[in-house]
Amino acid sequence: MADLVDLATLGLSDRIAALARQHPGDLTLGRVVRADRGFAFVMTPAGMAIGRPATRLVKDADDGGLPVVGDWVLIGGDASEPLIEVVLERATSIVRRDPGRAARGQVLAANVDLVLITHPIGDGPNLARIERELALVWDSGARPVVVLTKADESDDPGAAVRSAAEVAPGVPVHVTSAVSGEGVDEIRSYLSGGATVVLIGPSGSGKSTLVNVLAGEDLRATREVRVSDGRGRHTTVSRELLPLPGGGLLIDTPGLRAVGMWDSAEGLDQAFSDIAEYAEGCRFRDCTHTGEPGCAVEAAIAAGELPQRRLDSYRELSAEIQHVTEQIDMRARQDRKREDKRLAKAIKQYYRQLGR
Ligand SMILES: Nc1nc2c(ncn2[C@@H]2O[C@H](COP(=O)(O)OP(=O)(O)OP(=O)(O)O)[C@@H](O)[C@H]2O)c(=O)[nH]1
Ligand SMILES: [Mg+2]
Ligand SMILES: [Zn+2]
Repeated sequence: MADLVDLATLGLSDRIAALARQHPGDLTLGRVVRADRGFAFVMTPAGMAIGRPATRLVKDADDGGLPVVGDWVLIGGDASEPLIEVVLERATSIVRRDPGRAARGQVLAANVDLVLITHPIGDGPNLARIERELALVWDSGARPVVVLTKADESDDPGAAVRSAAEVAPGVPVHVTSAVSGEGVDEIRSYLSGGATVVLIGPSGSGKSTLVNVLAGEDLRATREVRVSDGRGRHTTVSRELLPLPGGGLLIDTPGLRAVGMWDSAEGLDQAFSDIAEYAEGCRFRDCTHTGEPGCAVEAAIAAGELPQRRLDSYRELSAEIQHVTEQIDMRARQDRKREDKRLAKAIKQYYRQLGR
């Protein structure tokens, strides 16, 4: 890694620079290229620093306070033991429900401009999964793009594009092949202007392969033995930010096994803008599209304009989001109660001491 790094090549924006200036000048600005729970690799103008997060950040770990890949952070402490003091406010953050813990979110990546939702064409892309990922991405503030990979293995990539486009209104759908190079230049164009682009999608969909093709060198290990059912071991195990020689930054991620919805109702509505548009024609403003008279959504389904599965997916994801939002509220109430109790105790103690 080069010793001196220009922060612009790491994707520094005016907004982040302005945020950084609000903090003491003796802290060093850098970008997290890789994070684990206990420490993070941070690229700074002086080179790579491996820092521990300050106690204050660890305390907020459950609320996404720890640095994640893509974060802009301010580092203090001495050179031998860098301490991450501040995680600057995220412009965008992709959050899914933490699969290991109830009512907790997991930030997959921060300050991302664009997300490549990467799926193998296979026997047709997994539409339900793409719908989930689209909802999370729309909610994050980043822009989604669907990338259907392994076109060389498909007889009819066009059909795959059409079915993916049906679940991705307003979202570009691309087809790529790492073997023939098809579609790679289109994907490369998204990196122009120093954009930060993350790849998400199931394991084996060819994320790391695409990273290598775009980088023009083997930065990432890819699965060596071809697994015909597309399942099996995950090759990539860490999320990592990679500045590309030609400009722009890619974040490669391990394939996700599960994409649980988070508090992402707004993202869901954006991901299902087709249903929202039809719903504007429903006679009742609060139409639930379940047999009400004058329902434009059901009329569109009957006319074959809107697939029934779209409405089914929307309902399912909506219910999941409602459930997780209730869990989040409940946890917030419990946390508040605990904090109130702690405060009451402290006050009591204080007066007891005064009385003595
Ligand atoms: N035929 C063909 N094979 C591909 C293509 N892209 C990737 N592969 C193969 O698919 C397998 C999986 O690719 P990876 O890039 O490791 O997949 P990944 O999405 O990074 O997987 P994880 O790191 O486990 O999440 C490898 O054997 C690749 O060689 C493609 O466009 N065409
Ligand atoms: Mg990989
Ligand atoms: Zn309706």
